[in-house]
Amino acid sequence: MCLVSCDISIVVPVYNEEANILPLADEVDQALRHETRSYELVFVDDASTDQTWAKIQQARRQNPRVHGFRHARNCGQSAALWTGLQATTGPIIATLDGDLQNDPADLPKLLAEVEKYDFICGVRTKRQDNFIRRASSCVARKARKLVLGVDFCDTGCAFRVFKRSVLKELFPFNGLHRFLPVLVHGEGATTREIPINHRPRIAGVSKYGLWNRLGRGIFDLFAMAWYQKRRVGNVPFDELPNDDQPPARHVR
Ligand SMILES: Nc1nc2c(ncn2[C@@H]2O[C@H](COP(=O)(O)OP(=O)(O)O)[C@@H](O)[C@H]2O)c(=O)[nH]1
Ligand SMILES: [Mg+2]
Repeated sequence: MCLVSCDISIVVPVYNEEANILPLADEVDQALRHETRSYELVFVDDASTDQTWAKIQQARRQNPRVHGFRHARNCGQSAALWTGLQATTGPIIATLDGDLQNDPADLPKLLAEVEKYDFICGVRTKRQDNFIRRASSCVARKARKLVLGVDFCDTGCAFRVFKRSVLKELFPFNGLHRFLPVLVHGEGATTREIPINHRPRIAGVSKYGLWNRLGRGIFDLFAMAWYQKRRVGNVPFDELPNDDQPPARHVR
C-alpha cells in the first residue's frame, strides 16, 4: 500500500472533518507553493460517518498530491496516524490535525528546522481552546515532568515535522500520538520546540473530552514510565572481524 516516493509526506488523521478537508488541502498547497521538494498530503479517514471520505476523494481529483486511506472501522487518532506513517515513504514527515486548528502556513518554518534537528514539535503558544483544555494540558505537562523527568511544553500539539529515521523508535498503541516526542527523545533523537499559530475550530466538533484526553494521557504516563525503565536502548556492538575484513562496529 506504499505510495510513490516523494520528499515530504504530510500525514493528517481525520474523523468526521467533512468541512475541513478541502480548505486544508488548499492551505497546504498554498503553504508549500515555494517548496522545491516534492510532497504528498495523506489523509487517513478513521471510518468517518459524515462526508469526509467523499471530500478526500474530491480533494484528490483537484490535486493529485492528495492521497487517502480509510479504516474499515473507527480505531482512534493514533491508529490513523500509524496507518499514515506506514503508508508513506518520504524521508521527511509532517503531521497535523485535520480540523484547521493548526496553520499549514507554519510548515516552511518547521521544515527549515528539521535540517538541524531530528524532531520538531509545534508549540501552541496562544492556544485557541477553552479553559478546561488549557488547564488539563498544564496538569499533563506537570505530570509528565514529575513521572518521566522530561519537559516538553505541548505534547498535545499534533503539528510536528521529523526525519523518517525516528520512526524506528516508535511502536503502535492507542495513545501514541501524545507520546511521540517523549519516545524519540528517549532514544537520543535531537528535538526542538517551535512556537506555531493556533486557530479556533470553525467547523466540526472536538472528539475529545476530559477523560479521553487528560484521563487517558495520565494513565498512559505510567506505561511510559515503565517503558522508560525497561527499554532496551541502542547499544553499539562490535563484530568479530572476518579474515579479510577490518573489525566492524554496529549500532542496533
Ligand atoms: N483518525 C482519527 N482522527 C481523530 C479521531 N479523533 C480525533 N481525530 C482527529 O484528530 C485531530 C484532533 O482532534 P480534535 O477533536 O480537533 O482534538 P482537539 O483539538 O484536542 O479538540 C483532528 O484532525 C481529528 O479529526 C479518531 O478517532 N480517529
Ligand atoms: Mg482540534
